[in-house]
Amino acid sequence: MPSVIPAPARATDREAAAFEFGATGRIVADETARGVAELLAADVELRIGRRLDIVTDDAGPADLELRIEPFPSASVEAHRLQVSTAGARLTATTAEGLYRGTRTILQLLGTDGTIAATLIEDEPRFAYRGVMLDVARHFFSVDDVTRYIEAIALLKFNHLHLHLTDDQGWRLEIDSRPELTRRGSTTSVGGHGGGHYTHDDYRAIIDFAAARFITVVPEIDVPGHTNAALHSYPELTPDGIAPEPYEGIEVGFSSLDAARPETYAFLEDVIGEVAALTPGPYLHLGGDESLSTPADEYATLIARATSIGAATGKTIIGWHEMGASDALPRGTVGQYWSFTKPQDDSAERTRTFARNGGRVVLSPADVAYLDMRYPGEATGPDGRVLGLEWAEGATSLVDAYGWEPTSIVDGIGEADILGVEAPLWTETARHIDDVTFLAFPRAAAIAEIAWSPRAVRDIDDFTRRLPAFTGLLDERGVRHHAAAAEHRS
Ligand code: TNX
Repeated sequence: MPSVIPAPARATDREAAAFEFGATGRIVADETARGVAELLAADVELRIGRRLDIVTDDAGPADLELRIEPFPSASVEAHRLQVSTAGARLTATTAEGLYRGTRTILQLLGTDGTIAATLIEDEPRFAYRGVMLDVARHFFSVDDVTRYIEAIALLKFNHLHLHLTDDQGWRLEIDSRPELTRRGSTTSVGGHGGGHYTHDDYRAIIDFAAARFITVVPEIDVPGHTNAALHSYPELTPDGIAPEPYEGIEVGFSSLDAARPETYAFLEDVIGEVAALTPGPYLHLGGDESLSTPADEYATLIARATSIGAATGKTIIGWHEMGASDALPRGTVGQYWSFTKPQDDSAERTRTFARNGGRVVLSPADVAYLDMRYPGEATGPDGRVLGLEWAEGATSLVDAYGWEPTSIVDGIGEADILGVEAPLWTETARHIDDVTFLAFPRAAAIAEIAWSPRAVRDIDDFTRRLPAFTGLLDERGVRHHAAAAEHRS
């Protein structure tokens, strides 16, 4: 297996013969692959210190040829990479497939500019491979988020779920509801100040992600996790009195009020505007941990919020608690966040989505939550211990790698699974270095579970391949944990 994460579906043995990148100084690319070629040229320059020209004609030899060609695969991300002593040829049916293939090239490319001869035919197991970043508990700037996107793109992730609202802060400007950011965005966990994205900021994130074929999934969490909204619009509370801003880490104390007409006007405004700002197909409406919402109100609020969301044309996603509702729009996607052994009624809640024509994204908290503490040396870049422990204690790289999506929820098999997502809640992560320290390398384990065929997964081989990926992080100044050592020792 070549040193690529996630492991390719099919790869021939690498041969001793190698191609030296930069030999011809050229990348030949179809016009439709121009953007992909430019991103690759910048990455190659970072690695070997040489800028390759991008040309559209194919006269003469090239270091790399990028071609869109018919390819026998159902996936738009499928690609084929052939490296010989004469050069490298990457083909795919779409620019997206080519881009994914360039992430393979980068991991194979030595700092000496060589790539060993190989043939890789690759495509993903699951269509949805995501990470979530909680920008509500702590706020992260556009630069921080684009840095994170760059790193996850190396692992062929294709969705970035942004948790934009919570008790501690509202992070997206809403024109029809200006107080949300004026009053609701200035706080964070622990009093580290706030922040929010303007529409332009949000578009900048979306565009940066889209250039890397990553879809942004915005989450507006209702009816719980709404203290910042209630603080901004006191008309949403039963007594009309604004609650104090909240900077702690408790959950489950805030709720929208199903009896108030103001609630539905608010949902219409916010959901309509977020949907209009978002080009991607999904809108996440939360629904988790609404512990202070009476069950009948929860049912009403979820039915209304999801129907408003569906009317915008988006596919709704909700945390598995939403499966308590029997009125979800058909095809609503459920996101499972209980443990690898389902707790309470989480399995039954999750099956609701499949029965309703929807699929499931798996994020089992004891293995896929990137905000859980690492075992042993768990102090982040500034010397603080990072991460929480509530999901069965610390999560090692081996834990993050050692689970199988079809073995989590009875009755939810391969065809019901849209994909896998690794959330990162940021109660303890103040700085983007804290985020990347918690994320990497465990996100690499999740990427392999989401992309690679089950049969090629192997923890020893994974940790052998890992340095090729962490080397790219180091080259980009992205902080990460030395978690592979714990497996070897
Ligand atoms: C649970 S998992 C939450 C979040 C917290 C997280 C901390 C889920 C849907 N909700 O509100 O931030 O635990 O790990």
